[in-house]
Amino acid sequence: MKILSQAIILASFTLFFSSCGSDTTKSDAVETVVNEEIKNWEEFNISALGNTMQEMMFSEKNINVKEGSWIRIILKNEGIDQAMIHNILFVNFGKRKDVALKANEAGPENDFIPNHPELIAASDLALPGETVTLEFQAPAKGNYEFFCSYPGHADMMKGYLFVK
Ligand SMILES: [Cu+2]
Repeated sequence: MKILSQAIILASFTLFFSSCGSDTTKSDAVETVVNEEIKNWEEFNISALGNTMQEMMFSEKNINVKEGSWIRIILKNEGIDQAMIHNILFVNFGKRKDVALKANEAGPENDFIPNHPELIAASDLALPGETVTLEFQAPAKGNYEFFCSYPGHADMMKGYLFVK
């Protein structure tokens, strides 16, 4: 039903603007709005749990989405210990350790986000009690990994993204 109504909106915009073709700026602006509306968002609330290096983890181990969808990750850092600083990075399958190593080298001045070809998306750092949001388009069908790139966290805070 939702998809149908969006299709109708899109069709009526197309009809309207094909009848007044000269005003391209206005047309482009509306097109952007329409595209925004037809994005298929899949939203996930994930908590970063724990207050020690031994117990820290993400509340979700597996994320499943459909190809072509847009992913919104709302990461809440539930930690209260000041050493519990977290983020969430999505990378190609099997590349978690590679990217984590480069993240250490990238350092705090880059929020532990490396410039790496296997990196798909990365959130800001969340201090204890903070929430950060990461939005990105789902990559092609396949399996991916996610993890926290704060130094020492990547082996404990990790999971999988499945795009179907
Ligand atoms: Cu972490």
